[in-house]
Amino acid sequence: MPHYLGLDSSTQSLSALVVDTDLGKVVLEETVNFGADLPEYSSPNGFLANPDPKVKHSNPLMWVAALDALLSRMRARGYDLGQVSALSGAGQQHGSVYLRAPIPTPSWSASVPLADQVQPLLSRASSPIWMDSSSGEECGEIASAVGGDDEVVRLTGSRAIERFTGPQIRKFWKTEREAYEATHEIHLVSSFIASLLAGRSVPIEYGDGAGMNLLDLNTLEWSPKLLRATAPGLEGKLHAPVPSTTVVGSIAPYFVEKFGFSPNAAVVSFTGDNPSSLVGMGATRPGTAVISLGTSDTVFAAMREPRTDPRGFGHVFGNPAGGFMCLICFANGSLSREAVAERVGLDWPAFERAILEQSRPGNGGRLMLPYFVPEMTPKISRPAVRLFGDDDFRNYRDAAGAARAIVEAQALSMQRYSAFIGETPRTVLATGGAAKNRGILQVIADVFQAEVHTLSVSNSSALGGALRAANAAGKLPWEGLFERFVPTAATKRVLPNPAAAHPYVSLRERFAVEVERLGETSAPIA
Ligand code: XUL
Repeated sequence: MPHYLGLDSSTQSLSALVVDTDLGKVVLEETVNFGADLPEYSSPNGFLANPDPKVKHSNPLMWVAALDALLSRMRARGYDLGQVSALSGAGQQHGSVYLRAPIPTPSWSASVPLADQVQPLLSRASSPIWMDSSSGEECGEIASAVGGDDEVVRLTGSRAIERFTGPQIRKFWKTEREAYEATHEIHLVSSFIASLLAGRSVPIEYGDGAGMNLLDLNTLEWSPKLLRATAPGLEGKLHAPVPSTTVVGSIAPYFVEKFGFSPNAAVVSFTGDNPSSLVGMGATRPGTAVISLGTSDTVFAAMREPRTDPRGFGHVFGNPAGGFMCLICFANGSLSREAVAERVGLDWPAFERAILEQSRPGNGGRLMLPYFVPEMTPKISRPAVRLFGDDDFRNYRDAAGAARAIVEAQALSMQRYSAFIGETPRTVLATGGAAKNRGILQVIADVFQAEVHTLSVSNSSALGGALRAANAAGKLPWEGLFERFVPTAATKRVLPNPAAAHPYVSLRERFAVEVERLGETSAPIA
């Protein structure tokens, strides 16, 4: 009967998922969409309008209001929150919240909306989120203050990146000095939501903390060098980071009184949405890579040891089940696949057939460089689409060749830029909208020479939160949790074609040559 609650505070919504670990079942899922359900925050897509397209901020009070709304909905559906033994969750990574005082418990009244009570605590009205790319100057300043990009990578696992929290904090210090001075503590979205639930300010944990350009991966402490390079007095505004399995307290009286939680319900550290998904997909051990096919594509995987990417494109975060994980983002995901499909007039079923039935692995040596929008991995600052092959192919008259070429280029790119972790995945878990397309899955299987599985988990990040709560507070071992909650659907396995390995040897080399020619290695930093 023990119930564990997982939350996921993402860009556009706050979701909840409850598991019953005895029954081995997800017993409830609920969500609040910021745009549709909280229109008063004027954030149809989860962030505020801004005349500068590089600036993407959200109102943190919207996240607080969403918590009240979500828990009310769960109650309204007849769910007894008193059954929850422990809870944990995740937040969109890198986003930050600035408080002028620590979070207090006793003063919160259950009869006043939580957002109204949190409002006076904010020293900054809005929170920069991961979509913000306005801190390029600060990235350069931080990197040069510590001795260059390589040193930032060595210490933190990533180059100084615009969306990462450190450069955002530096920008805040530079542009709003007084508000920075008035800030008592800085949170990530994850530690902020956990602090609300625990009714006290709780520390950032390693998994999400590694996405700040501040955590020294070698010591798992804030790096004094990077703190100094980021903003004066920053060390006093961050609690010492903690392991992901830390029970940070019991649920605050506000939630007990208002929503009927048990006062003994434990709150486990929240982490970033990607580390949480690693858990929710049962991919916490090396050898399995997750490929998420969305607007942008993402590859992430557990690592045996904390290797950093010598090219500086990949990121290293903490693995909530212990050790580290890598994450590599590709801006050219579904938009590029769509651009090609549209250009050659294929709908998705026809696109799938074009790959599976009308073209062959390696595409007869035809190759596409797929940068329809500026790319971050590798760093390509202007759109650059190049087609190498016969005349028909270069002029998009070969529809099947073009469909295969975009997907092969993306898969080769994923393989090339995740190779730094030194792990050849035996299994790839595919997720996201395009994971429905068997043609795309077959190309991934053939390029990686790995089995590709799709999972039925739709909210892997919230599920990861529930499983982390069960593991850390309920002391339930990972293996049993994965067996019950993350089964792989055998019917949906895509096996690699061994004969496909050979044609990719030369295509891989050609891809490397052409992408380097485009300027991969000489690219300026973020
Ligand atoms: C990862 C990243 C995004 C956000 C999305 O570095 O920026 O995946 O975590 O919520």
